[in-house]
Amino acid sequence: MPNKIAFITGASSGIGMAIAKRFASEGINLILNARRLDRLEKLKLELESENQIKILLCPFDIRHKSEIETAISAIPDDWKDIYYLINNAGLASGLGNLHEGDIEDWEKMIDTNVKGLLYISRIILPGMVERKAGHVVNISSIAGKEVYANGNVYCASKFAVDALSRGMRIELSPHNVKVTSINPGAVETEFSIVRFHGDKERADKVYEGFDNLLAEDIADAAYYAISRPQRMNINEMIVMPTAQPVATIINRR
Ligand code: 8X3
Repeated sequence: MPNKIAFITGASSGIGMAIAKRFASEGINLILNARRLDRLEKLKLELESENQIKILLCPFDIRHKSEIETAISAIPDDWKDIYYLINNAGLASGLGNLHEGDIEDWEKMIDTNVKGLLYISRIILPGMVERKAGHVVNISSIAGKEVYANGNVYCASKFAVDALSRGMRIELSPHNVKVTSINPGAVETEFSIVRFHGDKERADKVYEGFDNLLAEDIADAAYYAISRPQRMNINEMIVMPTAQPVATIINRR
């Protein structure tokens, strides 16, 4: 396959979907992962008809190690040379203090944001090391740089992503594999709806009265990172709304 291949997790919505669209428009073939196959199928149809690229769908839940292993071992040979790994799948579940926290929420976040990212990386990185070529982009969060009230476990999971990005960068550099971490502030996606367990009204309030970031802004940052010359790596990007100078301050109109 002449075009490079990107494997994107959590590609059925939000930042993951925006990255899929942007990369497709730049001629990158895509392996798209998410749990929701119907959404992935729709996206595949749309992107293949609009761009000269091919898409392979890899539906599974990144929390389930055995599902990942089965799905990835079934990837056809001509799709195996994955050049870009976009570790995007992640979520916040709940926003409340730790001493009253919901353990199921915690497990969901740790299992997806940390363990899922590790499972996928453990399977895909050996090929990059062997080929001495590749680029991992970890989508983290401003919550991986700053701790805020009631963010506790979500922040901890994103601090873990930050540590893993730094560690991967050190370990993969001798193998010519790049690692970039992107840490966005408030991006309006399904993020807050998921965080508030489906309470759309509460989620909408998060983005009221200021210009939040769009998923496309983060896709733009990701494409910038992967399109630099081989000699140059973007280690990390902290991408914030202009109205959100730090995690805890939003200047609303
Ligand atoms: C999402 C941004 O500010 O809610 O990761 O932590 S924030």
